[in-house]
Amino acid sequence: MLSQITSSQKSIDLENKYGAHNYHPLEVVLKKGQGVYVWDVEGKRYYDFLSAYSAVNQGHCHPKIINALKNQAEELTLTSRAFYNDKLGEYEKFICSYFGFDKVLPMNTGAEAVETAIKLCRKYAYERKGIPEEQANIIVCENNFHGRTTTIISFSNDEDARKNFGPYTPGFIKIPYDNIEALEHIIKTTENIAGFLVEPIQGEAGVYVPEEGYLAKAKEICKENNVLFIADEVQTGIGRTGKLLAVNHENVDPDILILGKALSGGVYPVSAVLANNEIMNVIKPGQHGSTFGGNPLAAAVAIAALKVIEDEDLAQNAERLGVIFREQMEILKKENKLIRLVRGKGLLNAIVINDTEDSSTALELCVKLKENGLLAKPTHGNIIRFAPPLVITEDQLIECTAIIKKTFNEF
Ligand code: IF1
Repeated sequence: MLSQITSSQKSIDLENKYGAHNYHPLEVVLKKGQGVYVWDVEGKRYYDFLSAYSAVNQGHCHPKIINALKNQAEELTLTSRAFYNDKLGEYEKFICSYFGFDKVLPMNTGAEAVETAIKLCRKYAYERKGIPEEQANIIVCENNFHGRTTTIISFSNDEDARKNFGPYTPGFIKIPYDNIEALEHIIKTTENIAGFLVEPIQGEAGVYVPEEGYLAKAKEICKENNVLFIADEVQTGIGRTGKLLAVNHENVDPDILILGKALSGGVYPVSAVLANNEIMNVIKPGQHGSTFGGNPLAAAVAIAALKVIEDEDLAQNAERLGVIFREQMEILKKENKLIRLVRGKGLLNAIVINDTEDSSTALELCVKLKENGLLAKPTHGNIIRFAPPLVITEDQLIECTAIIKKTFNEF
């Protein structure tokens, strides 16, 4: 046992010594994952209620996705886009018909896909809408999270994410989230608005679900004013909220759709920007790209990952089990004063802890949850996010709600 404990500490020490300190992980060292479970180096099993921030919707190491990875890895991994490869076109056709768009631009990480959408939106504004050069504005929301590049953090209002990384990229106007009047007002009173970039549910802000109808109304206002509606579904997309896309709950068709994370089931960094020809055709050779974007390994993995979502009805499972999860948490809320609020959609849920925003209660609860075999992480403002892989069964979910209840009641 002693040597095993040392092995966990050894990994932590190595990261601390040789890795930049840009994260503050929970003290658990994982070495294996399968479905809803992960195991630490001591062999202890946990339910994963983070799912790598919703990247592992299909469950850890899904055999069909891993098989696609293995098969393609032995055939061809990277050509760059200087040449064609025999997988990319097949993937592009597949993902376009899957989400109902004319074209896709393949990238790797979520932040890159957001950057791509911003560039696309600006170029469209100059070349099709006649916005004067350098004048395009994109509306974003307060408390957004869209990634970590210098441009993206320029319009963040999280001081940690932003401070001392300037000078910042101009061209973004921040309005309150979930506020239709604010959107309408800014569009009516400001010149040269090119697009509205929005998360259908704000993840980092603590799984903040907007008022029903907000997204549909926002899309309508954008359409009336020739403003591109850009949905960042990097975290909410691909079954997580109980529909294929979170915008599907309100039958909204974004002009530009941004995907990442679960597009590969957490197997490989794969992201994508989808749009119709009118918009996507403004990008010409040499104007955007990436060495790895659209590589055959990514293409094979993404096709397999999207097929799993459909074949295993994972969006429907998320919808059904999400209702049960929130019901169970509401029951707990009645008997336990630690819970102020339960919210979420599908299997993207959060519990707001009844304490000051800067107290460490959420973190301490997560440490206790870990001891009881369930991994979750606090987000800003004393909130715990609960987002298991969508392959979780009802029995497993009930077992997990029992762990959460026990942990909260013992706290
Ligand atoms: C980290 C949060 C989740 C995203 C949306 C783009 C990206 C993300 C809506 C960028 C990334 C992450 C990254 C992760 C923490 C995380 C997160 F807590 F910060 F908000 F998921 F909830 N758009 N989200 O949520 O994608 O470049 O990372 O692939 O460690 O920073 P990426």
